[in-house]
Amino acid sequence: MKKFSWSRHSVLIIAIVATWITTYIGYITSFNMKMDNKMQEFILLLNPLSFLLFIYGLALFMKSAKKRNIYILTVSIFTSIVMLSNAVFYRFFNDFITLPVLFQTNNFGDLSSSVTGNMHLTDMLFFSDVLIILLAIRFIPKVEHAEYSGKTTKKLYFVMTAVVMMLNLSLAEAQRPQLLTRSFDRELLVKNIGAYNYHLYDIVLQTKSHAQRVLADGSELVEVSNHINANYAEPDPEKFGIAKGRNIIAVSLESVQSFVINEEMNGQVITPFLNDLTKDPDTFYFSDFYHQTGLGKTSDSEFILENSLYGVNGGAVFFTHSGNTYDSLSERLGDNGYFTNVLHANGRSFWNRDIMYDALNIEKFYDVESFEVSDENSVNWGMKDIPFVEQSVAHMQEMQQPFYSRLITLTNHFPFDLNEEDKLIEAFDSNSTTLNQYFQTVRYTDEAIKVLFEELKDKGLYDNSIIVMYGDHYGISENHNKAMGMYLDKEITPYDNAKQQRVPLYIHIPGYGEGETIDEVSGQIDLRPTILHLMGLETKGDLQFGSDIFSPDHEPFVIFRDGRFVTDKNVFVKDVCYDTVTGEEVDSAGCDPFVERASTELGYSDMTIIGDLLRFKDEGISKPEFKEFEKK
Ligand code: GP9
Ligand code: MN
Repeated sequence: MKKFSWSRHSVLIIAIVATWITTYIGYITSFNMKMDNKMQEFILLLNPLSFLLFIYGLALFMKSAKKRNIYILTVSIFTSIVMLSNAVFYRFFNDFITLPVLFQTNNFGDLSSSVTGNMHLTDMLFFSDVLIILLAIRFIPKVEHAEYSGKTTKKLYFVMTAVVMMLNLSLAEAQRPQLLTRSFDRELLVKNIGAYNYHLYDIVLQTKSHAQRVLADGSELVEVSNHINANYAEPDPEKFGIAKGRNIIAVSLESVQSFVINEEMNGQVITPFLNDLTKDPDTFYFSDFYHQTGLGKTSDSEFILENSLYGVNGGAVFFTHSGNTYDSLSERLGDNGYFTNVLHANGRSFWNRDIMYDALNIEKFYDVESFEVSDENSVNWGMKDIPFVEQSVAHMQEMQQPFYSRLITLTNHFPFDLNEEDKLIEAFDSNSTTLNQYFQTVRYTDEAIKVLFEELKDKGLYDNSIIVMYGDHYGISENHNKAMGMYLDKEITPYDNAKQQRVPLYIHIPGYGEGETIDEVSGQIDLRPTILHLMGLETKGDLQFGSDIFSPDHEPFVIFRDGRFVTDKNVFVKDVCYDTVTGEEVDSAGCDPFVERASTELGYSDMTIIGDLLRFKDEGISKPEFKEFEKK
């Protein structure tokens, strides 16, 4: 057995340490990553190591000193180029590189001009590891061994690499559960698993969806279209076009669930403004409306609203399929003269919005840079909802009309922290701080919506707009069943958990006067056709899975991303059928006909996204492919 010898491996060790330090210094000097705590700082320091150990470690398999040195040098040049490219890219886009950006043709112009303009002389420092390695190779005597390293050395080395990797991943997972399945944000990924591992992850993610896309052909589009056309619901002529030409203001109510609407907590009204609105003659309030999001949370709700497609299973579609062709609500409205935009006081790259919004043809994203954010007007995840809606309305005043603006609120986000002065009601008193504080942050968001309405009236935008507001997803998960049971004074069953996925939907049309509460079972998937029909725009033939809620043919049937579903008579959870009125388990007969339909529908939606089928429908670039298929 050959013993590990430091001197024999000194070039390798110097290389690892040099690139590790260069990378870390690069992190600190070139990227503006916010560190939340000491552990986060430690993870940042640790995170280049596992990749570097692995990639440089492959040198252990090379016997000739020359080959080894060339390999080590190549790796160091390669890692330096990766870091340098990210640094230059970051100066311009404030984001890390992701493959789809490199392949988006409209980015090329920006990229090439920004590369030259954004290079600094100090960028040479990214190559300091290369220099150190060159010196090491030059001055350290070469080890020409028949066998450079023994089996045991290699084994121990790669076990150590795996241990470092595991340590890194488990620390990252503790900081951010589900980091890799949900993706969240490139900055979070780089902070937690490191720039190099992030690029590997990105390559795997993008290659996977690319490969699946290649296998798809237009024949699947015909199958899916047939299914959709068979389920098309004609709009109600009384409602079609009633909001034609008006601005559309869509508000995503962060984590607001229906159980707070028209209810009290310890004698305190939770949502006074939203309660009044349910009775307002200009408002349609939907009391049995469901979110249908999966792991992509807010981003899934945006995706469903824009496309009337379901998100993907096991990930955030905003990350996995941002390179697809879509026929979004924004695109349709844009084609009809609307200025389409999103207002959200968070970083551009969160949920990959910057990239996905391009794919959705959203004209402008007013991200955190478009808002005046200070410590005073921030709490929890960022800017508070009240200043956010005030500044959003100020932006709307500057917009060309008609516009379609989507506002994404943020204060009512887990962990539901609030400043003392914004606590308008007392907290709840259960065993869950999360639920206890939730009521207070919902109360604050309700106040923000009141301010939004006042501002719109004040600035003269109200009368010529319609306001659509919906809860994006649940705020209180099943982990808080016990506390929720204390609030509702009952034991929470799987049936209750399904019904808890109800989120409020408001469609407010100033001056309309014939609003009402609608208790039809419906979901986020129905928003796109419903809104387009109100604007007097047809959707027949569109590849969408929802239908106009106002249509007499709208079916009370909502499918959740995880396969649960709700109809007007039943709720189906994990092979058990419940009666929707009593909540009791019942014979499966009521659910049976819908079980198969639910999985077919989710399957068709997945097929559409995975195969990027809308590209076959799209005029222009993809048209030849479609023609090709038609000839077959
Ligand atoms: C982040 C915000 C919250 O920008 O939309 O996302 P969530 O965690 O609710 O999905
Ligand atoms: Mn959300």
